[in-house]
Parts: sequence; C-alpha cells; structure tokens
Amino acid sequence: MKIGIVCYPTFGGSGVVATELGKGLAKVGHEVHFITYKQPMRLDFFSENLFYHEVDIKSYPLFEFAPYELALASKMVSVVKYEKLDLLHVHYAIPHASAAYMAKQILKTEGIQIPVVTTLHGTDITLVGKDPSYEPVVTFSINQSDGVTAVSEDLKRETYEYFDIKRDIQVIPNFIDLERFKRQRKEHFKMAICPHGEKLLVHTSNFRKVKRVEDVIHVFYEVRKTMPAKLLLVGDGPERDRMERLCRTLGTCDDVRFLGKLEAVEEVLSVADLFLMPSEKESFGLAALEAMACEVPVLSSDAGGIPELNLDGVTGFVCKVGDVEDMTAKARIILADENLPGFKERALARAKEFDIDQILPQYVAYYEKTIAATLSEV
Ligand code: GMT
Repeated sequence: MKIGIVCYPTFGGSGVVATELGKGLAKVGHEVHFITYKQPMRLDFFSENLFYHEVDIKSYPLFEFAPYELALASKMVSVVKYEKLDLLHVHYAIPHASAAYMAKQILKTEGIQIPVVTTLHGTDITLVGKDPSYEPVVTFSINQSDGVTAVSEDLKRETYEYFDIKRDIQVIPNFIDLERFKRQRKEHFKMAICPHGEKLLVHTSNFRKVKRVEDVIHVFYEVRKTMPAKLLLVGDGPERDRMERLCRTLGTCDDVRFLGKLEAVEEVLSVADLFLMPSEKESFGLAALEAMACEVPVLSSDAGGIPELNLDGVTGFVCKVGDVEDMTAKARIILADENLPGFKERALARAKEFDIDQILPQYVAYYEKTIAATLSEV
C-alpha cells in the first residue's frame, strides 16, 4: 500500500506513534509518505520506502495567523495525486481530520477517491477538542472520516460521550519497539546518580498541567523521608519552572535532576526503579509503556486509559488522581527490596503484549478494510 501519514512532528505521544507506525509499515514493504510542517523527530535516516513532504506555510501581511490547515490540505491534495496514495492516515483530530476532509473533497472533484483514517490520541478529544471553539469541526470531521481509531477503550468511550459520533471507532492501542526499549546495562550511570544505592524514581512528560508533575515531586518528597532516593525528571514544558521552585521550597534540589528533552530516554529508564505517571488525563500512557518495556514498575493515577495498561498490584499500582498519600504508600511497597524484582518482571511481560509486531498488523487490516469499503461505495 501507499500510505500518507499526517501528524505533529515535534515531541508528543501522537507524533511518536505516527512516526514509529510509518517506520514499521515501511519495514514490511509499504510505501509511506509523511506530510508534516517539519521533519519528524525520529525520522532521521534513509529508507527506500519512506518519503517526507514538508507543508509550505506562506505568510502574508494580511495574515495575523497563517492558515496552516489550508496549506496542509493543499499539500495532501498534491501528495495523494502525484504519489498515487491509497490512503491517508491522520493522527490527532485537530486540525488534521478537517484538513483531510477538505483534501478529500477537492480530490473528489478530480475523480480521485482517497479513504481517510483518523486516529484519536487524547487531548484532541478530552481537552482541546471538546472546547466549544473546536467541537463542531471535530465532530464533523470524525463523522466524515472513512475510518476512526482510538488508542484505548476509555478514549473511545469519552469520544462517544462528548461528541455526537455516528460511526464505529476501532480501538488500536499504542505499541512499543522492544528492540529499542529494553533494559540496558548502565551500571556506571546508576552509580553516578545513586552512589549510595539510593532508589531511583523517574518521570517523563511534556510538563503540562494535565501531567500533575507536582504529585511526582510530593510523592518523592514523602518516599525520601523513609528511604534514600533520587528523582530524575525528563522532558520540558510550561510547568517546569514551577516544579523547580517547588523542589527548592521542599528542599529536595540535591536529590532531583531536571534532564530536559532527552532523546535516549531508554537509557534513563534502564536504571530506574519506579516510574511515576500521576496524570489528570491520559488516554493511554505511552511513556509508561516505554518504562515497562525497560522493566520499570509503574505508579500511576487511574486517569483515562492508564488502567488498561498498568495493572493494579501486578505491574505497579493505580491510585486515584491526586491521592499523594496512597501513591506514597504504594511507592514504598514497590520499592521494598523483596517486591521490586516481581514487579519488574511483570511490567516487562505486560509490555510485550504491546509489541509493535502485534499491533502493526491491526492497522494494516484496518486500512485494507477501510479501502475496500470506500471503493465499494464508488
Ligand atoms: O496530550 C499529550 O500528552 C500529547 C498527546 C499527543 O497526542 O501527542 O499524547 C496522547 O497520545 C499518546 C499517544 O497515543 C498517548 O499515549 C497519551 O496518553 C496521550 N496523552 C494524553 O491523553 C494526555
């Protein structure tokens, strides 16, 4: 198949999933065309089946805001037409699903039928998408897609709850490349951070309010009262400054390091004892899956689709959003020397259920079904 993938190319779960999916499809022989405003982060090598088309966003004195959606739709039209694509797969509804709808209508006037699959990732539904400023367009463009997937059962449920959706949504979860995300031997790194055998807690996110990074810091503060521990925070975003100030107020600065946007996150995860994800909203929790693949148990909130991944009492623990006291108690259980090995082993076993080799065929089957249904309508 010839597949066009549209996504956000920067840091963020939906862009990572879209890029890894495209790479995986290319590996098994499909031709994949990325259509984005910037080269996707993880697309920095040559493959005969991978192509990149940059969206040209022209500015003009009249435009206070350049109309990105129009430039994207125009680029989709030309790529579908000249590369003879079989299907467009857009990741994150806003504005990709509506731009795809526009491209589809333009192509129809030229006698070209292009099936569109939209994948819903999370905040495009649970936060920004349901805001009245976008909701009518999100509802319309989901209903107009030829296929719709969501990354968890919970996200599917929320989509039906918040929007008037008339079509089926197929759940296809996030996946993981177990070749890249595996526990590596990094004893020297662990020694440098935890010279006295301290337990190492890790959190990675884009430091937005929904991630509740303050809960990570409070849990760490409490845990550290009863056992020597260190905390590594990977990522960056709007809450970072406030979190640094919180560490100063609590007096934990010597034991906390902010690592910023680190690409090789698997190296940090390889030395971690516990991963924290206390999010307020989280449709799946790809960062937790990456941790589990590196044999790190997860202490999470019960937001969104996280409990579909992190099994309470098995791969870690699931606590109510904001319940720092319970999270602290559960962190201590996991970190106890006699418990840690069991949790690590079960976290890895669970991660293997989301191996890209298991999930990618689900997308391929869904594309085939969508193409067949679209062509039979013609
Ligand atoms: O909202 C974000 O955190 C970014 C967002 C994205 O689309 O880039 O991430 C979402 O998609 C990921 C991949 O499907 C999921 O693993 C994340 O759970 C989800 N984030 C939220 O729902 C907050």
